[in-house]
Amino acid sequence: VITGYESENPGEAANVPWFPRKIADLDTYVDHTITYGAELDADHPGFKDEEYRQRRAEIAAIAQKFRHGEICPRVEYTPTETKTWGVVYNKLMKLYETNACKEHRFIFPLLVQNCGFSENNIPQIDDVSRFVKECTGWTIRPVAGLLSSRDFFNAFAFRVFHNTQYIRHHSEPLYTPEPDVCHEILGHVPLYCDPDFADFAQELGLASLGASDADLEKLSRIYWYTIEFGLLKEGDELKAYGAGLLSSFGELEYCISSPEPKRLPFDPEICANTPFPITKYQEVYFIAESFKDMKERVKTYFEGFNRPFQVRYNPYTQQIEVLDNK
Ligand code: HBI
Ligand code: FE
Repeated sequence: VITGYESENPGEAANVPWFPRKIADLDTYVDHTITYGAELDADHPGFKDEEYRQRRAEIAAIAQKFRHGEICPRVEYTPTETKTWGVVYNKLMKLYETNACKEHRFIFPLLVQNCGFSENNIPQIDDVSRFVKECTGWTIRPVAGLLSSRDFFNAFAFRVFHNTQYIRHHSEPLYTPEPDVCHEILGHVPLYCDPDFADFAQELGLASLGASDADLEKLSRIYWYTIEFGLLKEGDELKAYGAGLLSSFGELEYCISSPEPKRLPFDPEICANTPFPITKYQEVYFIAESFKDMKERVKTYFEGFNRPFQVRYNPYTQQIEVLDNK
């Protein structure tokens, strides 16, 4: 076993991409974001709103200053931001009863009680992270914008989820071209409180450490069709567990009720080879039997990746242990 304190990365000889070995290594990502978080594309609803761009830069700066072990600073959200949150919150709440999976429905009231979830309060990362940690050991870090898939998934190996803190532009409360605090807090956070889902997500992270670009592409697709857009079978009904569904009113309805999209049983191999559209509703959804079943399936599938070593996460030292295959 090679512990995190060995200086060399065992796979270096096999030109394995760098990966974090101890949880504080995740600090290297703070200036790795692809979108700085304040540069908006021309088609972004806030592109022409100087005040909004200024606000995005202020909030991005919090994530850039954050370091492991610190308390994430609270954001004093403005009345406009809180109002935008409330519109999204109230709209989605109506659909959760019928379209959200039982795990999401079970944990949501506990988030209301413990983390201040309500229509007129945007929950704070520090409060949410403390609660999620008590549930499954996952913690939340602030991030200024999009990370590369590699960086984003590598953090999963340490049970760390990167959360954006900014909110979409008030002109289009039901649309966001990028993950924002509504997507993270309403879509992702509740599921990270579920032990089986938490185990499944960490498997993706462990498989991503030092993965080849080709394998990382496959992993991104599995992630997309599960953690972002996955469906679960509940009796003879279908329910959503993907964050991209649980944070989008339109698609949360469409994914279950529309006859249009294909709906296939979850299969890691098929997901890994199915490209996905980013800015429109999915054309295919994959239905999982359970998070436990998904974890076993992907574990087997990842054994087929061509990585010249195995990894293990040591929760006591919060380090990755590398076991070479020899
Ligand atoms: N980065 N900050 C952030 N948030 C995400 O949700 C995210 C990301 N990078 C990549 C990613 N999501 C994946 O959706 C894609 O790699 C598939
Ligand atoms: Fe997401």
